[in-house]
Amino acid sequence: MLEALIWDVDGTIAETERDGHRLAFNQAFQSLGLHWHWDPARYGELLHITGGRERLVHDMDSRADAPADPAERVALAAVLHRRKNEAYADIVNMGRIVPRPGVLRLMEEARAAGLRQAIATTTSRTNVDALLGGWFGRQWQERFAAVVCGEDVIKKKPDPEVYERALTLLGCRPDQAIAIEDSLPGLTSANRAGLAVLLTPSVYFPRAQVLAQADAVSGAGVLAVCDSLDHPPVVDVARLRVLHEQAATGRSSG
Ligand code: XBP
Ligand code: MG
Repeated sequence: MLEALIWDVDGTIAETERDGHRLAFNQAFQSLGLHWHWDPARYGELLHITGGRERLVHDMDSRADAPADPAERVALAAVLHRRKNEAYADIVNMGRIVPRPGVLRLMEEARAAGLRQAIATTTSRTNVDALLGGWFGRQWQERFAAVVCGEDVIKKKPDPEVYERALTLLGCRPDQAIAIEDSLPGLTSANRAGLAVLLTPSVYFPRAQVLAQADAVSGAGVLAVCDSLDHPPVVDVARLRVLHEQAATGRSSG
């Protein structure tokens, strides 16, 4: 039986990468007087490196003006990342990041139906706190039985650790929950933790790209793909229960 929903954050509940993180990274570069800029195309490539600090270090590999010493690169990435998260919080606090269609509705319906909910994200806790605190108020964590963020894991997505941790905190088996994800690293992470995924592609992870690459991921478990939770047929708790039941039947017959 379906007992829990586990939500990704970036790209899934809002277009945070488009409306927040990319802009904030560029503000951080500027604040340190660096003539670095990530345009949308470059940022799309870089999103395959999960984790903002890891993304910064990776990008320095292709920059002649980045520090040569690996330790200095890591230190610079830490400073840039802190500034980026401050800039991100400012963007969020200005109300510039809105929920994707249907997200708040489905969270409310799930709550009313008694499903437990969790967050499983690669992003820093401060970013989740800013975003969900802005939508739900300071007590936002009461809505979630578990909140697992980038700092809470050793290995970020596509490693399954973040989802495994969320499942442990929820006290659920993977076959009692559904993950809601937008990206290939997220889908891979959830599937490797044994979770079936409702895939809701985002601006940086369009449907065709994710599904083409997902085919190469062994055992990719996608319950359904919906560009918006509000597109007919609307994703509500009743539909999730049906999809979950179908997947369980498939598992037992296959
Ligand atoms: C999100 C990420 C994060 C964000 C930025 O992936 O990879 O790194 O881009 O957040 P997912 P931080 O949606 O799969 O969790 O800078 O705090 O890492
Ligand atoms: Mg995501």
